[in-house]
Amino acid sequence: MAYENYIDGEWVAAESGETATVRNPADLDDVVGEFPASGEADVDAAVAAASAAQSEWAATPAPERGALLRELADELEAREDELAETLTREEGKVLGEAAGEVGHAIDSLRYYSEAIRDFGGDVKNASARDKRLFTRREPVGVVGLIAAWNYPIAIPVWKLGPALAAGNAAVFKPASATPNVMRKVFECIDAVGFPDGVANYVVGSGSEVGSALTSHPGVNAVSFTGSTATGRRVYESACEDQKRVQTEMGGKNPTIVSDSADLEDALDIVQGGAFGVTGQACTATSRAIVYEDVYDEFLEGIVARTESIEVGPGLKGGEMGPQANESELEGTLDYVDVAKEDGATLETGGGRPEAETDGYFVEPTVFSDVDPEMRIAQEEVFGPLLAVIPVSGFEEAVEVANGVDYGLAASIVTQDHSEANRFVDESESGLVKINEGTTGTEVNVPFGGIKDSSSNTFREQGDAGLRFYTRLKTVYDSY
Ligand code: TXE
Repeated sequence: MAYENYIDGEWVAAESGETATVRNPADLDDVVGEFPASGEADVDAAVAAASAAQSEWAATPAPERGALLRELADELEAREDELAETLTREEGKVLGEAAGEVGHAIDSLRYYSEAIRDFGGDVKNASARDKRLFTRREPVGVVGLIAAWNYPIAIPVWKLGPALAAGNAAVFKPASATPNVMRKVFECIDAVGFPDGVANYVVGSGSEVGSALTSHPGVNAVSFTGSTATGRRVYESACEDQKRVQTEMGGKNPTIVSDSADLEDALDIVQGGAFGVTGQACTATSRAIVYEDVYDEFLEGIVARTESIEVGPGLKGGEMGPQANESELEGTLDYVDVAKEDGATLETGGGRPEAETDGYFVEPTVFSDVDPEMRIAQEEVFGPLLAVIPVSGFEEAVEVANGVDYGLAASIVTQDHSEANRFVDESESGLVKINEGTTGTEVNVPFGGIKDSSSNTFREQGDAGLRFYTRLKTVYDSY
């Protein structure tokens, strides 16, 4: 099937007529479809459509905009099984994970459909009689949204939802590897009847379409999710003409296992955080920092759990799917070699499963006796590779946890109340979780990192998400 962009309420091919093939990472013979290989001309058309539609959309009462988002959530819910299968077929995560992600997207739309009612501004007390002071929140205008492949519906929707709710018009570019599930979201946008030009979908490479968006003079703000290296380029490009920009990037997320931890809890938490979505989450647990008193029993337990994971296609009952593309698979295997060269001990995994040769499958992998300065303890692998690091106690655990350039999510498994709260105080991260895994977010609270995990400007999700897509006007009204 050859699919098209959605610009100004119409499905259109890329101006070049060029297309790119998307395949199922669990079965490379399975072609998902041909998608537009768009370029600057297509971005220009989408930005022009958005610019033309934006002021009328902004003038639409916020509850009316919210009502359309609610209808969109209903449309997605009516197709949620199809959307989950579509997601698994292009990204590779297993069906349960895909269904959870579709649910998050639906919840996010419903949250913003209501939250926008109260997000109009604030009334202040004036310094004189017969005078009012207040602020109004207004949309920033036309926004460029660029997403990574690993949450191909949740991340785009947690950008699109607040952007549209706040009265902006949007041009969205999916990751080239995973355009299909969002294509169906735009089918639903079309079915619900958003005004033409308010939401646009342009498929193409980051270097062509992504960079055209971040540098386009008609785009007022850019929201990016992806790797730190790319995020830095996006940030620089967007700042050239003072666009508002937020970037959410990589992570090297730790879970500390205290000697007061419930062992089964700790094993559940680390297994889920490290190998869920095949370790391909910015919030994935890539480091288990374990007190030496419980190190041996934790290591024995996590190795047994890891070896019990059924690796296989997500559409055929696999518990852990493939990596999303060849370069991610090669990257993980390279880090296995690096870890061995650095002297870490391979406890399990490290290779490709014999049974699964049609896709980008890799064994879930655990390295022990990892030194905090080793590359697998410092660099983002973005695959199912867990580094287990022994420490003497709380102080050393926090020092190791903070001893990386990233600062996205961090968690601690402990029954010790003061340890838990001291970790909240001392963790250098945007998210801190007690007795929970590092992955997973709720729609109504801010999401984002510090240090190299984020542009450290705005957060996403919750009312923080609306703050990014609105600007403030202060009104002095004497009467
Ligand atoms: O990223 P890439 P990927 C991170 C995760 C990992 C990465 C994986 O940690 O590092 O994302 O996703 C487009 N100008 N997060 O491989 O390659 C590109 O087409 C403009 C963090 O997709 O950086 C794609 O659409 N755009 C996150 C997007 O940028 C450009 C949560 C990302 O591509 C471009 C999830 C350019 N020059 C994953 N070059 C978090 N922290 O929230 C590429 N792109």
